[in-house]
Amino acid sequence: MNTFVIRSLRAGLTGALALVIGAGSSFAASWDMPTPYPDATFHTVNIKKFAEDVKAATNGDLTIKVHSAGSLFKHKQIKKAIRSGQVPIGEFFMGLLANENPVFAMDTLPFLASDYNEATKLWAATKPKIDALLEKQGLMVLFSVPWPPQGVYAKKLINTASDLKGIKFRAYNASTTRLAELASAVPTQIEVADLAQGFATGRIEAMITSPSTGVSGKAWDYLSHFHHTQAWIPKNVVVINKAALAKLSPATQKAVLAAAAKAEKRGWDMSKAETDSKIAVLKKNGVTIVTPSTALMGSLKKIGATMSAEWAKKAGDEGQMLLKAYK
Ligand code: PCA
Repeated sequence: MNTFVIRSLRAGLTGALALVIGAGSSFAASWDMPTPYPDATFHTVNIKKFAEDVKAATNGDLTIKVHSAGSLFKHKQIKKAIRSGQVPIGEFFMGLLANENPVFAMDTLPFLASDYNEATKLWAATKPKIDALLEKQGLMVLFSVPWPPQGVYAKKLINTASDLKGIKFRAYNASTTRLAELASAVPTQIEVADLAQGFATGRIEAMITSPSTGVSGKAWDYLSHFHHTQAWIPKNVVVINKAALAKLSPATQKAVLAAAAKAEKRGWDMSKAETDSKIAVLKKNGVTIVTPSTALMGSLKKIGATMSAEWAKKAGDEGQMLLKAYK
């Protein structure tokens, strides 16, 4: 058999090894896939299953190696790395692209879409625009999976948003930074992988995130209360470089797209199941689970209304069309 092995190192990227084995007409490729969140996070579990599915469906012609927790590229670098072709595929938090276009901020606006039904509708309403924007950059969303609804973690009972005044508040994007400012808290942006250190060193004292991230960050070591405010349902996206996809055989491309569709469905189901199961873990570890007071919800909704108005101003007519498509 006429078998040969070509190893090519991608420029400037240590450890990203594209291994191509050609045997007659069959080719095997190995892709590196950076992701921002820890291994135990359900998003990462889902992505690893996606990689297994691709490998099985292509009989090993395409292997995807997942580099979790920002180990290959820092979260903020992942999208750029995919776009420049340093890696063919990766995952990131969609709201990080808010500075590119307001559509990317919609799923982090408080109380715009705060249950899974609304989140599904918002994804359907915004996807054409998101696809078009990424297409222009040679990118494509393979699948998107939401985080469970976001709740407030603190070292005390929070009765109203003004109880957060002066508190060092962990933010993960522009919207959470703005929310903290409007609550007169002091925002600091910190990645999930650095949460424990942030709390241990006193850089942060409270946060708004999912039960999933509270558990992966062992919230009980630093925080006493989780307020189940269900404020919004933000999403991660798995994005592929279209040129890299096009280099695969038609059968392999088909397998990738089929595994992606399966991963999106599985991911949404996992997300839905996480809310209760991870709240139970928080509770078991001594975190008080709080049904938010009317005052807390009222004050957060007021902040949400301000943020929505600011968003609408920035998003203009196109924003109104997106809202209309959603509603
Ligand atoms: N976890 C991620 C994003 C939203 C969430 O639930 C984080 O806290 O950064």
